[in-house]
Amino acid sequence: MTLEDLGWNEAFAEEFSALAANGWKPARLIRDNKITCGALLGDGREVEVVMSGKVYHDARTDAELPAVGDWVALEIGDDNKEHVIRARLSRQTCFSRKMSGRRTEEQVIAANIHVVVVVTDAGPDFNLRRMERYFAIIGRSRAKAVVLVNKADLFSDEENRTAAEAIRNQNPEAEVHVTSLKKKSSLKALKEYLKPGISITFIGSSGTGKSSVINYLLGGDYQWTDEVNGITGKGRHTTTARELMVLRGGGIIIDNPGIREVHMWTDETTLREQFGDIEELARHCRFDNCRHGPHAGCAIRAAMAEGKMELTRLEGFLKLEEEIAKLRLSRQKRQMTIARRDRQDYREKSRRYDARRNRDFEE
Ligand SMILES: Nc1nc2c(ncn2[C@@H]2O[C@H](COP(=O)(O)OP(=O)(O)OP(=O)(O)O)[C@@H](O)[C@H]2O)c(=O)[nH]1
Ligand SMILES: [Mg+2]
Ligand SMILES: [Zn+2]
Repeated sequence: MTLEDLGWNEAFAEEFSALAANGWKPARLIRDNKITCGALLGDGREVEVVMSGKVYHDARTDAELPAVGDWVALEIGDDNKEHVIRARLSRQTCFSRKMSGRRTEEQVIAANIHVVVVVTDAGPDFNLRRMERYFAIIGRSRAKAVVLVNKADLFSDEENRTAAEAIRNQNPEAEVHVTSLKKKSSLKALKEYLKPGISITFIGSSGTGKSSVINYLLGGDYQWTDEVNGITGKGRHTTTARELMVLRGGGIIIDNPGIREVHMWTDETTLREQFGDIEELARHCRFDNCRHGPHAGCAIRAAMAEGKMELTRLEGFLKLEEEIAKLRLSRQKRQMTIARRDRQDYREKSRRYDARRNRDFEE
């Protein structure tokens, strides 16, 4: 394996040349284990790496932290020492979730991606509004959009055709294929995208067949999915972590866990856009901190009683609010961690200063 097989190119090499003098090595991040990351080196070696305090510290938002697909400069540790990410190279493309508004709410799905494949079906997963949002974030990433209307074996030709047509109408630049893993149909078209150094990522709801398609492309037993679980309706080997894989014949694939719709667009602007009517009603609740439960004084509940508001809509609203609250909390935690590091750095510095002063004094 060479760096080029992993997606390395001249622009990365040029940026890296200034860092190489430190003895650091280029590596691509392939897995995020929360505390550590998996990284691939040019010789094909896979290593576990940690972020240096500086890299962590210099990132103003989570989106700026090294993510799967990023190229980094690694300080290779000796026998017992950790391999440390000393710098992240600029992203040539960045595929992230964020519809509008605040930069802090951006979440990187994968960096340095050329093609994003959305996997859906002509049946229960089909949703043009969601597709529109996928197209919006793919467009921003500058990657090419490909859509698979998968599981074609489960639906009529007519249904598959109609679904594919609707998607093509929505985005004439997207390549749309009707596919079936079961019948192994139209999958050859996908192989077109697999070229050395080209990075492809797969997104879509859970259970649409992303990992199955990837398995097929990998041509082996790298990953696997199982029969559909009767209770959850999902393959039992639902993907839990993002992972980058390099194909022997050329091409780089990143599998993603299924994206829950609510997770995709958790920014407050979108929340307000989507639930303007509920927000308006909420202004008339008796208490400012109304939880909109089934009690007197809640304007939303009153509207529901009059048949002007559906329960499912309120539930959707509450769920999104909860997601946003969680996001805020994790951001706060991050800020606290940074503050703690600041204090640690400060203590460390003053300790060193004291030590030096004492030494000077003794001398
Ligand atoms: N009938 C039919 N079933 C399929 C097809 N493609 C995938 N499946 C099945 O759908 C189920 C889910 O497939 P996965 O590949 O695990 O789906 P996924 O998109 O990776 O799901 P997550 O990892 O949860 O996001 C599995 O049981 C597959 O065997 C297809 O073309 N036809
Ligand atoms: Mg999967
Ligand atoms: Zn209320």
